[in-house]
Amino acid sequence: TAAKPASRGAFIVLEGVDRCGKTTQASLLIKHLVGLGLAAVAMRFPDRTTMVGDLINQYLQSKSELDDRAVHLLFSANRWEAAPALRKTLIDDGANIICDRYAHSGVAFSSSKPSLEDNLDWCRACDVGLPAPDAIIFLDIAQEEAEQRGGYGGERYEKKEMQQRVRKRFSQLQEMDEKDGRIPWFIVNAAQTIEEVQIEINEIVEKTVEKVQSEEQPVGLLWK
Ligand code: Z5A
Repeated sequence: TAAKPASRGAFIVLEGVDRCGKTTQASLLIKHLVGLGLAAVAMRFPDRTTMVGDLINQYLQSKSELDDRAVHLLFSANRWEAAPALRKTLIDDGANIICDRYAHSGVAFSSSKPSLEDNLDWCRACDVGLPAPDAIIFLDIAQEEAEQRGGYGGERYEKKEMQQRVRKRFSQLQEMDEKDGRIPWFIVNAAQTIEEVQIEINEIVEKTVEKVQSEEQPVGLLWK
């Protein structure tokens, strides 16, 4: 059997609206951490490679129609099915996870739909108890600037009004987490150059990794 790592890995989540640069920054961050000699694993949600993820993919591409609550549960199930591997990576392997979207996207997007706008608590409830991030890095960009990065793609939520509502919901979720005091948010101005954004993210993540290693806290339970 492999020796148990000296400390668990840090769970870092990148969040933001469409086109904020999460995917670009996630891969740069993995390279940076590996360059520092730290184990780093990339994850992303939705994970379209699973059976649940395939249903989500069909929905996002408008190849199927689903009730708003049903698809919210699928996005949540897609995280729950990954949770054992996520824990194993953090605890048994001691590797850091860089995750492109997670539960906050789930709540922000679903609760931006008219049918669920008064159901924030229900939306959050589905993800209560998942592994909690050690840091949320929110890549903040104004809608007008994000739009200049090319026209929206054809997926279901890639529309201006939806993205504006989502951005407001993210702020609300940030306030709720800050009040609760367990999951720290870091807001990074994503309208800067790729390199400038990267420098800020590297600093936040290096500090978070150090904190996780020195404090020896177990992986938290989300919103519990
Ligand atoms: N969703 C949900 O409803 N419920 C859930 O529980 C979850 C998600 C988890 C698909 O997500 C949809 O699912 C998403 C939320 C919803 N709907 N929307 N919108 P996804 O993560 O698969 O797809 P995405 O959000 O559309 O991500 P993306 O297209 O991969 O965007 P990104 O990662 O933020 O950006 P990027 O690919 O890194 O960059 C976009 C472009 O900008 C690209 O050409 C880059 O080269 C360029 N770029 C990046 N950074 C810069 C800077 N700094 N300057 C200039 N240009 C830049």
